[in-house]
Amino acid sequence: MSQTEDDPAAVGEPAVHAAEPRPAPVELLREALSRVSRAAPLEARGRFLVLTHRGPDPDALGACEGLRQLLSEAFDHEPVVATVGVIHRAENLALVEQLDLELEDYLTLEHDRFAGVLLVDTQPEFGHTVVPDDLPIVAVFDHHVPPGGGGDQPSSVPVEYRDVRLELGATSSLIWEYMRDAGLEPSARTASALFCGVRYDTADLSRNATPLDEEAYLATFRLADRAAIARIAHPPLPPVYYAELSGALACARRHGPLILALMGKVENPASVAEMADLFLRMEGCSWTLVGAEHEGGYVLSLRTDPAYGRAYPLMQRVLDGEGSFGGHGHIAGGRIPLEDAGESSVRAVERRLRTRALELLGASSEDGIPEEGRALHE
Ligand SMILES: [Mn+2]
Repeated sequence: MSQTEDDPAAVGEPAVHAAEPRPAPVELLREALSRVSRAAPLEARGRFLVLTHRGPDPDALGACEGLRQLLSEAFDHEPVVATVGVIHRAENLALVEQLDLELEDYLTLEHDRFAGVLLVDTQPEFGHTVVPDDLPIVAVFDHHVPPGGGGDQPSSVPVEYRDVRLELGATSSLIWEYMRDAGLEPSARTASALFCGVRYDTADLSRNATPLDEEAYLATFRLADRAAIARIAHPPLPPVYYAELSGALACARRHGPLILALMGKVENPASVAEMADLFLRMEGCSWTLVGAEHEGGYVLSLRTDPAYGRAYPLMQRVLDGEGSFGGHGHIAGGRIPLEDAGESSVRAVERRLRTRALELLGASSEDGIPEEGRALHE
């Protein structure tokens, strides 16, 4: 065989054997961290910032805690976990408090303290995620559909190491795998956080759960602080929760298999997801869309019954190009920024959303769906 310029042997490179085993993910991550660390200014070397999406849920917080322990104990780096904005949902607040998680405020951090950023349970392109533009993104761990639906098009943001597995129920399971492969046993705090991540994203392994999710759930449960996870499951609820529950029950309408609750304004944006979870449990409900204005944005949660289909494409069609959204399995969330959050513009957004949701229903129903819907108890 004659050698050409494309042949590695011709330019003195060792030939690559097709059968050469690919290094384990944990080793690829270790290498990515060292590469970025070496390129950083001396005082920032070995220091990494772990970030996730706004309003972090148990899966996001669990994955952050797993990475914190992995980076410090298996790789001998110094990680800092930081969050953006307020955590509203009672379970998520209870998780932070019960496990005494050390979360810094992203907005007050000095970026030049760090060599790079690791992102969990989200991707840099997502609208609900803030990433610094003056630090390299070392790694991304996620299980959400990438922007554009996960085709082959390259991402617009350079990332040193990306591990996105759409089939996985929880990002916490993914991080558990790295800890396991590094031979690291999660502490009681890390195990409790990872367990809650897998528990809430898979509804105790009842939806979207793969064998890795099951392994992570069982292994972390054995090491978890069981009194703490019980208190996280039944947290104290603020009075506003009951006011917004009452408002949601009053405005919710059934349209065949859909429960639609467009609530106007809410004080606690977590109410939107809470109510979506609650309505999906109603007999005969196959999917539910709940929305409300909060701080200049219209927040949406969509849930589907496991038998009904995936939430992401439904949310995509309900939004029809407005705002940003994300989702996995039977859960999707979205946000439409509002220039004017006055009552009439909120009502206009709700009218558009209702029309598109009912069009989607009409397309799948033979008898047509009554436009006005019925109250839940009728
Ligand atoms: Mn998740």
